[in-house]
Amino acid sequence: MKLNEHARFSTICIHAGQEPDPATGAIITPIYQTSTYVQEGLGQHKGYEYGRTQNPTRMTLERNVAAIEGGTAAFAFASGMAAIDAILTRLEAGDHVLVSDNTYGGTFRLFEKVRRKFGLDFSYVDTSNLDLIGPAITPKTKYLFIETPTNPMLSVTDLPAASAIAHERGVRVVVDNTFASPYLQRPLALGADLVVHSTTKFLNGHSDSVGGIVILKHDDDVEWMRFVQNAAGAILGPMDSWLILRGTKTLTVRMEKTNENGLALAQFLDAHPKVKKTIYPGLPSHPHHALAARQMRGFGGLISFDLGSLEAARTLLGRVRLMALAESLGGVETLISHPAMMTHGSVPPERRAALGITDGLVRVSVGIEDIDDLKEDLAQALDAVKG
Ligand code: P1T
Repeated sequence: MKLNEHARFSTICIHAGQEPDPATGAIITPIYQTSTYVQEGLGQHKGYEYGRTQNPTRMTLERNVAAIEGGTAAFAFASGMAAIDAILTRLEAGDHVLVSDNTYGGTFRLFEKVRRKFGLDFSYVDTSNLDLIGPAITPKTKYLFIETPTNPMLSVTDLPAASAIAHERGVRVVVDNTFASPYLQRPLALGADLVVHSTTKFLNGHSDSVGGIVILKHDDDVEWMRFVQNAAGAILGPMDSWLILRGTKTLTVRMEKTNENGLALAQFLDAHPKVKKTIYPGLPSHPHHALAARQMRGFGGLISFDLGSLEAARTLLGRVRLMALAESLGGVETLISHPAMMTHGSVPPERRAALGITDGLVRVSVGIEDIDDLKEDLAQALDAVKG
């Protein structure tokens, strides 16, 4: 069970950070469902004092994901949003964050409706257009916050190039790697300084836990995040930590199948006469196809497609049988959603229109079911859509 320093990705996913349980030899890290630890004497303990500060299940997950992303350390939080918010606590009133214009709606909502009133400033550019990044950096900019691929337009940002622009101006690069997963893309190796995940998605992979994690490269960030995880206290619980640890063991095989199904379903949609436009980085028609092929190991499981009207989208979403109409993504089961009314409902309509999040846009998170069953389901639902 000892990992050597050149262990490969799937081996790291299964083993990194994990030792047999010291008390019993259990191969799987137990769920340490405890709020506190008995101390042998005043000031004498085994390194565990209180459940918010230390928990062996959570700390095992943190070591595991730090190794998977190639970071110095990781810290797990109660949700993806809590993880993103923890990153913002490093900043001070007056600081500025430059953000990819098409982030998850909840990220936009946190920035605009919660953190702006504490004096942080945010502005948004299409970070896939490198020319727009430099001019948008101000002397107050502390972070370049990139989502790639974006939710739900699947726009891809060149991470090495964007990071070089930011670093030249002393700005740290944060990447929300939720849509890609570390199997497809490892931002720290591509120049980023901080990585964040909603573990709710591909890392856990089974739609049965909500969580978030931050992976860091620099020691000063590690020190702050360790402090703030305890001081602000939005920690991930032991049960969720255990579920995600189980999830990362199968990340490689799930992502291989996700890539395969994603490409096949995107090609099916692209060729279908009722579909006006299919957006998937694996299609040669995608504007960032070549970049995605270079930067990512496969194109993932998210596909967006436009049916031209709300009525057509409503018909399709009412007709699918195997695919579940639901928010979220990255589970083994295929989910289908309507970004304008669901995940991006908190984004103002004129902003949605500018980003291309039309009322006819549908998003699929492709699971690992048999591809023919998925195609059949979409085919019968598309039959009901008026041409
Ligand atoms: O839901 P939570 O675990 O808090 O994660 C938030 C989040 C952060 N970043 C990205 C890129 C996300 O997609 C999300 C959550 N997204 C959805 C729930 C969704 O259906 O798109």
